Amino acid sequence: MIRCYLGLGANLNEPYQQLQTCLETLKQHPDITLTGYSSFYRSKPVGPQDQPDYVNAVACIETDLQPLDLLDALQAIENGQGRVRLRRWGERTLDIDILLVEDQRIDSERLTVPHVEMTNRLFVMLPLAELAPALMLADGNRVQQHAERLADQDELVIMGRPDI
Ligand code: ROI
Repeated sequence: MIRCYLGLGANLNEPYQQLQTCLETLKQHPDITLTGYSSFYRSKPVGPQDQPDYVNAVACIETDLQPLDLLDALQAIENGQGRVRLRRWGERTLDIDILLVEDQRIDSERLTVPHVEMTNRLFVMLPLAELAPALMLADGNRVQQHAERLADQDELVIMGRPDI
């Protein structure tokens, strides 16, 4: 089994519920084992500011799926929850990003892992630090170090952590 971390985000159509439903779907998925998930956070949009705040969280899963098959499975979940994406860097219903696949590097047309922007985004690093603070990333820094470095640039508000 391969361990993967997923970034979850939404800012349209009941975003908190979108993330909760996503985690329930991951938990029930025949090819995926949900092994952990962070608190839900409210975050200011990165990108155009004339859009609602986001709800963000990170999930940890284990799977035997190949990365591109996992991507298909996750896109099916996004589409099943009525995927809407209005513009680049803009508002969207559920977005599921593959952040890490063990310590693999993947560079294909559809998928780049580690996710290129993850270490620049507090809305990824702070929830990830809840699950894996000591995890060493490819740049030689731990998740917790990134979260601390980014913490003064941005503000995230904990919303809670639903039971799944
Ligand atoms: N901003 C925040 N705060 N959270 C996100 O999940 C998010 N996702 C995006 C962009 C548009 C970059 N901004 C975001 O894709």
